[in-house]
Amino acid sequence: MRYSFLIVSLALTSSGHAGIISEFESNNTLATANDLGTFSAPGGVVAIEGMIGENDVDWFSFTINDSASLSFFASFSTDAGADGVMQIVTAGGDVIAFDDDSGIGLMPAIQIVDLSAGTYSMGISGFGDVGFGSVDSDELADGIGHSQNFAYIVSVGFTIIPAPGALALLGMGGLVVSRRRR
Ligand SMILES: [Ca+2]
Ligand SMILES: [Ca+2]
Ligand SMILES: [Ca+2]
Repeated sequence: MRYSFLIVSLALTSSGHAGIISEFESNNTLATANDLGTFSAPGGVVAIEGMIGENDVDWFSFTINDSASLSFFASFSTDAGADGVMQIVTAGGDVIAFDDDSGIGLMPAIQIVDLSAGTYSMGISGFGDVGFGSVDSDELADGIGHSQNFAYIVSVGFTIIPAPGALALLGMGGLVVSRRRR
């Protein structure tokens, strides 16, 4: 019993290192978004795997501790005709980015330069849910209005520049290491 538990936990650990997060329902609102975690300098990358069904939207929240010089959200689907849309939203519900077809095929991709520290959410839904006008109207994707069915992967990545204080600390750490090596 104990031995098999050890095997299970090792398997879980190795899948964690792969950086793949599987969506879990219900995640159809900002309040029930799946959490991708907190990202600090120098940044990081995670991949999300999930499914969009009829009237389904999937929301994921994340926090960046410092300003991200580059943030990217790239979606992929191997299902024929898959047509997704994507929004990036602040914690207050302000839609700051929308995309329909900038990725491969009809799948969305978004890149943002100089995203301020804070908590945000990324939503992926089917074509017909929300449109480009949602950046002005702040209409959130709710899954209603589309009839898409597809499996997807979203690659999420951040390049984060530490605040000046943290940068100084990193420099001091480097000095200590190089002195020890001499
Ligand atoms: Ca889903
Ligand atoms: Ca969902
Ligand atoms: Ca699309």
